[in-house]
Amino acid sequence: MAPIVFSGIQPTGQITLGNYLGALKHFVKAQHDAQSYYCIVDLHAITVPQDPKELKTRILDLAALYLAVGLDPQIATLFVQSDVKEHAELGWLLQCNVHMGELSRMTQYKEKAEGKDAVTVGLFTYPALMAADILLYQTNLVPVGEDQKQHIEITRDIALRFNARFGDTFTIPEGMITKEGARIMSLDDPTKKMSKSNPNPASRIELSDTPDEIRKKFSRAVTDSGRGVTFDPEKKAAVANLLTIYATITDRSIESIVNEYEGRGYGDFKKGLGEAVIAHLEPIQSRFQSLRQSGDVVDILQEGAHRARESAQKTIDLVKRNIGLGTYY
Ligand code: AQP
Repeated sequence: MAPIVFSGIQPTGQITLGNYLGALKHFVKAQHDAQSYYCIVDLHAITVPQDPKELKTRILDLAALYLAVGLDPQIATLFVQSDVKEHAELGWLLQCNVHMGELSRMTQYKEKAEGKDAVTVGLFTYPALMAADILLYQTNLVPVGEDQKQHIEITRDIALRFNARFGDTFTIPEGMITKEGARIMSLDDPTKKMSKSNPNPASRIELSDTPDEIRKKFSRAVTDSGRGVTFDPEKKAAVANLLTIYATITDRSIESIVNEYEGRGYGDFKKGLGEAVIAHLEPIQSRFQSLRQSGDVVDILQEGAHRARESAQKTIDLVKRNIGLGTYY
């Protein structure tokens, strides 16, 4: 039987090249050999403050982008998390099966809470909701970037513990972290991952950036001392990151790009990289524009939510029965 695949992206900003190369690009590849669920995780987005109007727009933008990069809604189920209420329901049930200590160790929570006077309880319990997202579909595989490894591990721990206590309920999922593009770093600081909520827009390439913005951002991207284009993640982390982007977006090997730029300076290399990214994004951007103007996106999302709900309800009924809750199942 085809494996069940689930993954999600938060509508928290403009989607970056990091999100694309670490996640979206793999979603498109995985859709043909799997029963796949791809979600816009808006309930996760509100763990930090969001402007309601902007949030709504970003949800539709993200849906159009999923489609523009090649997700086929006839094959994959594309939907918005809050349209399927079983996510919140299972999120609560799992919160009652996860420990404070486990949640306090999550690095994403520590990073997002750092320096803030007040953080929401939702930011703290986020991993239980993420576990619910995955377990609701009896997922086998979760394509994600490397930063999500810890969340996959806690999901597996929660599922194993739940099964041991209440009987066989959840499939134990596995992370699917592809080597290439799993961790794209910021253009202004190669020690930090590229992120859509980084306050410095020059730190990332957004999928909606114009060709001029892309050229400018790459030309200003930090490089390392020395001149040659060589791949050395330890000593030349910034150039290694740019090479990784170049190789992943063009589906070429790093070695062939290093050979192409042998004896040439960083300026030439960054120009070539910029043009490769522009050429790759151009058709995606034009499909995005026509999808956004077509008005089809909402229909696709509602159909997706309907399909997702059918599967989610079965799991919720099983979970409630096994815990001994309620009367309807
Ligand atoms: N820099 C990255 N390199 C590779 N993969 C990445 N992902 C994110 N950044 C990189 C992957 O994108 C998917 C969706 O991520 P998300 O929206 O759920 O949140 P995130 O991981 O926290 O991504 P951001 O861009 O950093 O969002 P904000 O700034 O809102 O927190 C995931 O599979 C992730 O691994």
